[in-house]
Amino acid sequence: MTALKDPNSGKTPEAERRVLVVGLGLSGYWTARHMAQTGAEVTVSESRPESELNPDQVSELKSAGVMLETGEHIKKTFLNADLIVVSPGVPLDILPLTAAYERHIPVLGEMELASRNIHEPIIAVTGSNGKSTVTYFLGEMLKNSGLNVFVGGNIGTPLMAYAAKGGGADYLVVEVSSFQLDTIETFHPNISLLLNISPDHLDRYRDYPAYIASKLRIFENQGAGDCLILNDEDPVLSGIPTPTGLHVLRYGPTPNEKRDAFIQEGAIVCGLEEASKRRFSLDHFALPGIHNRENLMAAILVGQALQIPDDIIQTSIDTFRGLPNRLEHVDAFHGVSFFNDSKATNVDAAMRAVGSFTGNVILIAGGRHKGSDYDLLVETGRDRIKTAVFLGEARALLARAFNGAIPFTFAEHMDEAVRKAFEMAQEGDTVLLAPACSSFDMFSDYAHRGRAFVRAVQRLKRTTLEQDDRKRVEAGAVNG
Ligand code: UMA
Ligand code: ADP
Repeated sequence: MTALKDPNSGKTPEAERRVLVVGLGLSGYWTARHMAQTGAEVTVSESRPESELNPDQVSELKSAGVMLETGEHIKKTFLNADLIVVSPGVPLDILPLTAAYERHIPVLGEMELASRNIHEPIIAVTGSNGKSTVTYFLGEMLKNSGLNVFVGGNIGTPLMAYAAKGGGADYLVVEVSSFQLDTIETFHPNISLLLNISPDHLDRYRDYPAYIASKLRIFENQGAGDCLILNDEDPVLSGIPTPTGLHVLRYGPTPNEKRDAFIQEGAIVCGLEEASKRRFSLDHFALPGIHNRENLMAAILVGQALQIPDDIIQTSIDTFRGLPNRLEHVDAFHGVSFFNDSKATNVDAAMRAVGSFTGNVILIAGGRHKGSDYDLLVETGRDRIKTAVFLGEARALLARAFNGAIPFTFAEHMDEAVRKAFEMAQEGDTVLLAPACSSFDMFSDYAHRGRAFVRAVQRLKRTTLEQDDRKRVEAGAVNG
């Protein structure tokens, strides 16, 4: 396997005296814990009251000497810090942070700070959609080849958790969000993957170009000896300028002389040079949709760059079952299938989900609006979506976009949405939860929303099958 150079070596861990950690979620907890261990004087500033925080984490941090300010952010504390470490969920334009920027107090993200303490090669995955799927697949493929891998970042375990535990992996596969990229300075992956860009998080960015600029930062510190893997079919990415010396690998669904991976005759054809071209069969690839084949191409190119044996790559493709809440088949009854794509939290993902089915789709959508344009969903869905059921805060906006083009109705909660969708479905139809919105208006996160959908389907199935039994008994009584 290729020995990658170590771009993160030679950095000195931050040892600022007064460190302020903003936000006490997972990133804040691991950052505060780690910085306290390094001997820094650590304060955590968290907008929620202490009663809403994880009591075990609070007491552990207090015992480690960390000071806690909860319930509000106090500007003075920010201005007294030598270094501020922000959690990705904290908007960078909150007043105390802008005041700190004005005073030139360094403000870094958790991922940036963690990467300064990491000397193992980093494979970083970003894009608007498909990050977790690709990150997880890469982790599996590297593990299948016998490597010791850390899989983390935006997918769940903060990079700081790895740094705090002292490292030890052969490779790190890190999912990176735009929020995390907004606060990098020196973060330097050996291999970066840019899967796609479509409008998302427009409630946090000034405009779409600002969001795109954030995503492109994934390779800003890369150079000669590093590798960037990008989706050549993506309208934004295919034309972006890339640094000289950076090894750029491109993929897309159809063959093209620029592309290092493409799809041909049921296989992914991939090879860094003509002589070493390889074919990876898709016969046993379980994930639906062209988008998942795109994801796979990106991941296979990593496999090739790391010289992972072909048979290991093929086994990884054949055995991968995807992640829950991403076009997950839940059940089928009365000839109607139910799919949970709760993680389709933006319009592009919802469009891809709708496009993955050949028959009629009854779409359940809605949630917290993120500034996206639902007209695009109407355009792609016009021929596929038979009818839609809208939930949550964004329902009026969705209704405005669908009005006159695709029939729709409203529901107050998930059980009602699933029941109404089923009532409108016929044999052969698919009921699809692909909300195109975030979940935070009604649920704690997308996984919670996905569980609510699965439970609603299970309840509906139980009552439907009970009704079927009753009808059979009644019919038997009549006939008998
Ligand atoms: N908070 C403040 N002040 C504010 C805003 C928030 O104090 O002005 C506090 C909140 O009350 C909360 C804490 O900050 O206690 C939350 O911080 P956080 O949202 O950054 O939470 P973490 O647990 O650290 O999770 C973050 C990522 N969250 C976000 O980017 C919103 C997680 O991604 C990630 O898994 C984790 O770090 C580890 O890297 C989640 C996510 O939704 C899954 N990501 C977005 C996405 O995928 O679309 C980008
Ligand atoms: P992310 O971590 O970027 O949110 P996930 O792998 O969790 O990505 O998938 C999020 C949503 O995007 C799911 O609805 C999934 O079906 C969809 N999706 C996955 N890959 C792609 C892709 N390449 N393009 C568009 N949508 C995708």
